[in-house]
Amino acid sequence: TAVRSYAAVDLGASSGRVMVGRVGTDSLELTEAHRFRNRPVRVPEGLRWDVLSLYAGVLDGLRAAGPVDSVGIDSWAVDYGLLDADGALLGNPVHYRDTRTEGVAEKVWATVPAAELYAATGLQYAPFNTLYQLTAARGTRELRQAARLLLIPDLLAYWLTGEQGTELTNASTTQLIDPRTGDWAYDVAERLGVDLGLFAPLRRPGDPAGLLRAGVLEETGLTGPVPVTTVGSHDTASAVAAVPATGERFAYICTGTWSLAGLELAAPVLTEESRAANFTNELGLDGTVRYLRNIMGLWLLQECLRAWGEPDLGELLREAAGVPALRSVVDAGDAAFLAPGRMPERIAEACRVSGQPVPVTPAEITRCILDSLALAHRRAVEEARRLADHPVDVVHVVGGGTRNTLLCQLTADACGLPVVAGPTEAAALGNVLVQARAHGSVGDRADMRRLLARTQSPTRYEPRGDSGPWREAAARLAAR
Ligand code: ADP
Ligand code: LRH
Repeated sequence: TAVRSYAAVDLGASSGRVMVGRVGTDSLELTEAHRFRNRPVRVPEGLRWDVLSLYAGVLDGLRAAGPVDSVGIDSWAVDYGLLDADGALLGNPVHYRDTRTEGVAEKVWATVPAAELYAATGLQYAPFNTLYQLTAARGTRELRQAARLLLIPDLLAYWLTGEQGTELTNASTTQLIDPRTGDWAYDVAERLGVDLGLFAPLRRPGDPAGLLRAGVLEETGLTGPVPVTTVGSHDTASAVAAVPATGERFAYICTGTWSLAGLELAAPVLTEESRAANFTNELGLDGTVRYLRNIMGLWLLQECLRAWGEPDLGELLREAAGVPALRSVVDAGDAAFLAPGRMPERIAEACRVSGQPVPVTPAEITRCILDSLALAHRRAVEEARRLADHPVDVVHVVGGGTRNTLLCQLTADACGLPVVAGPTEAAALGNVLVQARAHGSVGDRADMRRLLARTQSPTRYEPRGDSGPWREAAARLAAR
C-alpha cells in the first residue's frame, strides 16, 4: 500500500505541536511541522488557558504540514470549554492548576463518599478531575448559560469541523465514566447534580469526527476534503498506545510536564487498597485500562527553570549529574506541588521540614528533583505491579523526559529494572497510528507496537548498583 500522511495535533501543558506521520506497510516516520509554546495566563479571576492562541497554533501547524490524509487531535486531560446555545465559547477554559477546586472534594464526598466514587469511576483523587471542577463552577453564570461542554481536544475538533463529540479516553478523566462499561456513571452524575446532557455523544478512537470546514481549508491552504479522525484524545492514552513493548510484562512511564507511571490492563482494579494507594483507572485504546499514578513530573523542574530565568538545561543537567545522589528527596506525588510559583523555595522547605540537607544551588535542587522523580517512579511501578498482580520485566519511558538521560538512568537504578526510553513524541505517534489504523495503513494494536519497535530505535538503560540506597531513601520519605 502507498505511504499515507497523518497530521497529529498534540497539545501538552508546556508546548503544542503539529507533527506529520508518514505510514507505509513497514515504515513510520514522524516530522515536526510546527511547535508553539503553551503559556497559561493569570488574570484577576484565576489561571486560564489561552485557547485562541492554541487554536491559532493548530492552524499554523496544519498550514505547515501541507497535504495530509487525515488529522487527529490530543491534549492534556480534564479541562473543558463551555459553549452557549449558539455554539459560542463562554469564557477562557480554566486551567486545572487553578485554585478554584481547593476544598471542593470534601463537599462532593459528603454526598458520594470517596470509596463509593472510586468503586463507580475508578479515578484516583486529584483536585482537578472534571467532576470537582464542575462542582466548583456550580452557580456561576457561565455554567448556568452553558448548553454544551467540550473537553479541550473536542473543542478544537469542533472549531475545525463544526461537529461535536466527547472522546471516550479523555472522558474517562472526568470522573463521570464507569471504567467497566465505558459508559457514563449515570448514578454518580445524578446524585451530584451534574447534567450529563451538557456532554456531546461519546465517540471512540477511530471514529470519524467530521471534515475540515471550508473556512479552515482556506486559512490553512489545504485542499478538501480532509477528514478529522478521532484518536485517543487524552495525550496519555495516545502516548501509551505508542509504547514500543514487545510483550505483556512491562510498565510504562509517560514523562513530560507530568510523570504518569503504571500498567496497561484488560480490566480496572477497583479495590479499596488501590484507592488508598491513589491509582487511577483511565480508559485506553480498545477497552484497555491505564492503571497508573500521577507524579508531579518535570513540572517541578520547569517551574524552577522559570524562577531561575531559564538557564541552559543541558548544562544544568550535567552539573546535577555531579551532585552526590539521594542527599535529599521530596515526595514527588505530593499535590502540594501542583500550583505554580516559588518552586525552588517550596522544594527547599520540604527538605528542611523533613530534616534533610537543604539543597541550595540550582544543580543541587535539580538533583533533588530528579532523584525524587526516580524514587516516585520506583514506588509507582512497584505498587502497580503488586496491586494489579501483574509481572513487570521492563520499564518503558516515553515522552519529552526521555531527553533527560540522567532521569532515565536514575529511573532504571531506582526500579532495579532495565529502562527502554523512547519515543520522545509518543503521544503524537499514538495519535498518528490510530488514524493510520482507521484508514487501513496498519492492523491491530499489536501491529502498531510491532511497527514502533521496528522503526523507533529506543535507548536502553541497565540498572546500576544495587537498589539499597533507593530503598533507604523511600523509607526516609515514608517515615516523615
Ligand atoms: P508536555 O507534553 O507535558 O508539554 P513534553 O513531553 O513535551 O511535555 O516534555 C517536556 C519536558 O521535556 C520538559 O519539561 C523538559 O524537562 C524535557 N526536555 C525537553 N527537551 C529536553 C532536553 N533537550 N534535555 C532534557 N530534557 C528535555
Ligand atoms: C498529561 C495529562 C495527565 C493528566 C494531566 C491533567 O498531559 O493529560 O494524564 O492527569 O495532564
